[in-house]
Amino acid sequence: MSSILLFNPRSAVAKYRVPNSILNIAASIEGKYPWVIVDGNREEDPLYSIMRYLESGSFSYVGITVMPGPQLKQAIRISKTIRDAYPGIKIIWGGYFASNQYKTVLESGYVDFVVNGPGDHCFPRLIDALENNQPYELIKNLVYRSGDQVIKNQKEDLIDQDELPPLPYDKLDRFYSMEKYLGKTYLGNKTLAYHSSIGCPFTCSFCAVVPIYEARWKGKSAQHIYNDVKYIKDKWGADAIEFHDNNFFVSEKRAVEFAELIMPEKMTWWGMARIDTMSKFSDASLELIRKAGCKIIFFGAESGNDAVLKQMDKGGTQTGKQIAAFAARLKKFDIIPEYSFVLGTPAATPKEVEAQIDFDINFIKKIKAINPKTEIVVYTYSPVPTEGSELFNQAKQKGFHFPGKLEDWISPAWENFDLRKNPLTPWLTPAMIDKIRNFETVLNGYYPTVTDIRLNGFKRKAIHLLAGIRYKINLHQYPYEIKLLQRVWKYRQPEIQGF
Ligand code: B12
Ligand code: SF4
Repeated sequence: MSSILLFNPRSAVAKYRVPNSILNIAASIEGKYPWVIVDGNREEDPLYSIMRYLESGSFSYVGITVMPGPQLKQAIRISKTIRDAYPGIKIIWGGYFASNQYKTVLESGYVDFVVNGPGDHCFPRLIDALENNQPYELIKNLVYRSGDQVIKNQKEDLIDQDELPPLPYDKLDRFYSMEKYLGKTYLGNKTLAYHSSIGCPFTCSFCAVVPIYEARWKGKSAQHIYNDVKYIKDKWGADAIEFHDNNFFVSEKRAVEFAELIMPEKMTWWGMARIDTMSKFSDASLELIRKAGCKIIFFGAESGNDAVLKQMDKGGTQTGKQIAAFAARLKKFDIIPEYSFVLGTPAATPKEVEAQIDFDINFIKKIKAINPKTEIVVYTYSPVPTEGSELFNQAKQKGFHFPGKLEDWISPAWENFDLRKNPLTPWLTPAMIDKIRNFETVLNGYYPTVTDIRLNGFKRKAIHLLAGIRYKINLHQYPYEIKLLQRVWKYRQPEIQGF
């Protein structure tokens, strides 16, 4: 029987996260096909390890998970090398980049199949078909080439998450020790990365989740999450959890049930949420969630400008007023709101684009004044291919387009796009990008993130004092002295290096 190699390209500077994407795929074939995992985050030279496996001659398939950015870079290089050395091995990509840019990926010539969205059924069905020489043309979520054409099969309904097979943590532990996957973070000494739901019920037009999940969401039950977490806690000593779901708090009932179950375990946890959804949570629920260990919650605030929020299609109910009021409300419960903002969306004229940026810079400062503990993450708008969304249409009308060839994605310019640092959107002038980045530098200087555990009290104070005058008098230009300190002290940005 053919073996399968699953590869998680390097994605993180800190190397500790459980590779959930690839582990879900391993679970889908566990007991059916022999598989091995190569985790780029845990290997000095993953290509060397991959080639050692492939040399054995028993592997017919390589599955790779691909996010934009550094993961993509390694995925391209390694896929090409495998294709050259072993042209008979089928290479299958999955994950957010592969799903959203499937056409470019398949046209590269060195990727045979793309799994668009969840692979839990699609991947084993594809392997079954290939192993038994059967047609794969009807397998849901599969994208493939037929001659010159790229064929995108129908989407599968979201799977009941409680029905999925358990993740093979014990087997992963034989490849890479589980204990090392539980890293030290702001939340705890042994932090588990856990993914408890897929998709999201909303349709924000800048978000990469939307084209894949189309406003659908399915979560594991609170009991199921608890059982998994408890297993890892008891076996490997996890004391904190990062929930990597796009939207952990969709259901108040599920969040409350989980809080009740996890409370006696005395673990600290973090998750992502929407402000309008959580604004509707009762005081009792918020109090319970905090008591049960939830210390910090990540919210897509995006903008304080109601017109921009509408343009982003935040679901229609989030407003600047609500964002500010909610930051104030969370103070009462001692939950730290981590607000992300997306600056630099298109507008009718350059003057308007600039005015929107200025508005949000002032708005962020207002939020900081209301609740200084609010953590701010600043992104620059990078389009995602949400066909039909107003925002993506505007972006295209203004001359934005994605690279035509897969290799172009790993040019330095597009790498910065991936990291949402320089979006290559024609309506943003270099001066506007500088304005956003300089403000971010001063803000991060004046309020260093609490999630950077390497920054001690002295460094925090020093950088805070240094940035203070600039922050107070709105002098954000040329903040070289702050940048220098951030570089020397290796200031860590949660949005790139982990939350
Ligand atoms: C954890 C995480 C990270 C971690 C790294 C994770 C790791 N494994 O080491 C860190 C923090 C480093 C990170 C960084 C970045 N990330 Co990230 N990350 C995530 C997050 C929150 C969870 C990923 C995950 O584990 N999912 C759990 C698994 C089970 O779900 P899944 O990946 O969708 O997998 C399923 C399917 O996609 C498919 N599948 C996936 N892989 C494969 C492979 C094969 C072979 C097959 C068949 C199927 C398959 O099957 C799986 C099971 O159904 C996602 C959002 C999310 N909730 O998924 C964002 C996300 C993937 N990241 C994103 C981005 C943009 C980044 C960055 C590039 C930029 C940034 N500023 O955030 C940086 C890159 C920096 C870097 N150094 O690489 C975006 C991608 C958007 C896009 N345009 O495609 C996402 C979607 C967040 C978002 N909503 O914007 N990220
Ligand atoms: S709420 Fe968050 S995850 Fe959901 S569509 Fe909007 S940005 Fe994406």
